[in-house]
Amino acid sequence: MKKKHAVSSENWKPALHQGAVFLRRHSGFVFCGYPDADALGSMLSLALYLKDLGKRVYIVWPGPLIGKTDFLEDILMHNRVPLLDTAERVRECSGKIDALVVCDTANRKLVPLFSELRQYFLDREFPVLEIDHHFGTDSAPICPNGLHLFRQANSTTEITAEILSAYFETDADAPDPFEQRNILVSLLTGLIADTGGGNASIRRQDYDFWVKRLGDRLNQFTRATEEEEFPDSPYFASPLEIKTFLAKLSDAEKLGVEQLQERIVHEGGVGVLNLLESIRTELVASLQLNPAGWAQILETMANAIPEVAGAVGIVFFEDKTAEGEECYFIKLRRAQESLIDLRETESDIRASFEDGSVLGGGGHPNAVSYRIRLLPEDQFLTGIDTLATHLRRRYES
Ligand SMILES: [Mn+2]
Repeated sequence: MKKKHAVSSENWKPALHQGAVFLRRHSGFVFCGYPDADALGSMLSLALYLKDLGKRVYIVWPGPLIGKTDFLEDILMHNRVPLLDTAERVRECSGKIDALVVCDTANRKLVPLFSELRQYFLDREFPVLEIDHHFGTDSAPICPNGLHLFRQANSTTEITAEILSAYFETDADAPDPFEQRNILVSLLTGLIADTGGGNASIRRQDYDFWVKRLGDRLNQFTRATEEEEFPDSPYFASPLEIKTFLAKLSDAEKLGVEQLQERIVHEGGVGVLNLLESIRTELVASLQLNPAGWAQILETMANAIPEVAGAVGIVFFEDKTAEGEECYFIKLRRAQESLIDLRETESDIRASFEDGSVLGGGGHPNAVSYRIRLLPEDQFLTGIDTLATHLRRRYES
């Protein structure tokens, strides 16, 4: 498979220009991508802008977003962006669109309803624009012949903001995208969610630049208008409010985090937290957590483990593949001060589990995740021990 490559810095500006031309030239768009806050923030901000320009937009969205970022779905609903959540809906809209846009997705295995998208659009050679910041491991372009806006960015919304900027700058009749609160909130949410509120940004300068640029506008348009005009909840006035909202824990979630802190096992800079079914069930029952509460605890712990351990944190739990099969999911994150590149751990993962067990994975220098085929639990846990040993060797200073 063809690997994903970043556009070189000297070609970046022309690529952004081509991205803007792509959006201008077409009149009906389907957006798709792996369902998380950065992907939805990217799809939503582009969709809202294009809708404003009188173009047709559809978003492939299996939903729901579990966790605090679910307000993005409220924005989606309030603004009547049509959702495609079944094969039938994808087929129905195929006559009304002339371009496909893929956001924030490492490879085609992670795209919801991919076989339908392939059948109706890719196999028919629809023009495709891909926007992404995932490289390494099993990342590959979803459409090798498409227009690729790939860059080592903090988030895909950061690239999306650049495309919107390019569109506005090259078209005298186009409205300013950064005058729409919902576009600003969508872009900022993707950036803040993907970087743990900036703590895990891979390009600090870019993070600061966009938080300031988009944040100043958000602040400006919040003051100038009345809160009641915007039913989309919650009502944010600044990037800091978004960051605080995303990180805030309820009392039950705080208790859960405290209990799990004690379960982190760490040695030689590497911390491990087991969140397999038995542990999850017990905690969820004792604290009466809903899925959003659990997701909030999981995210908080994923960030806490490497800080407690010093270099790297490993957390694992049961999950499902894009095809709906049960599997194990392993998340690795690095400590904020650490400069290691976690993408180099792929060989450690492969050395820790039997051939064929690793279903795929990848990510960024500061965060990677892998899916592992369902094995007997003791075998899987032995693999985790081996992985921790490899990581200690690799990162022991
Ligand atoms: Mn992302």
